[in-house]
Amino acid sequence: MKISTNGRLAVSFLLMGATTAPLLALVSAGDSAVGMVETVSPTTGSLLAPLETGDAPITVTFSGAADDDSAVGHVELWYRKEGESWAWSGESEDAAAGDFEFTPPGSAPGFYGVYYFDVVVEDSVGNRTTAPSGSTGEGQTTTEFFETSSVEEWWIVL
Ligand SMILES: [Ca+2]
Repeated sequence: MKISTNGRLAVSFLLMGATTAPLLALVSAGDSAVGMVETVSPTTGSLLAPLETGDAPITVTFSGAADDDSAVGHVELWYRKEGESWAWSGESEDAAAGDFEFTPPGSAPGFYGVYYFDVVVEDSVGNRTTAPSGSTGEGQTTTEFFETSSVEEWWIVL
């Protein structure tokens, strides 16, 4: 019986001299109490990426993730390429602050463009912040990933 895992409820029952019905009520309450964990999502903190870069991976710095009642479990980097939908980058860090190394998916020249970034934070008991979704929204920070091999040779034939 779950009441054995919650001595306070068992003692309360004995002091009250309750009959079977209250006992069942207490056991029921005990079950709820034992199974209950905090359900408050963490806060996401802030995210910073370079305004523009031609180098990959792109370093995206996160900080300030927090959870009042538990602890930050991990922070996930989510991204959306302009014109596409939000997706998890595959990057996850078991810390409240640090760096992600984001490699734009695909290959040149298709992977060049504007990337929006956001985070999803999960606390140590599994509460998560809302993941971005759909093909709109600019997240917390934006990077334009551009082609750097733009050195071209021009031949002038006279
Ligand atoms: Ca929490």
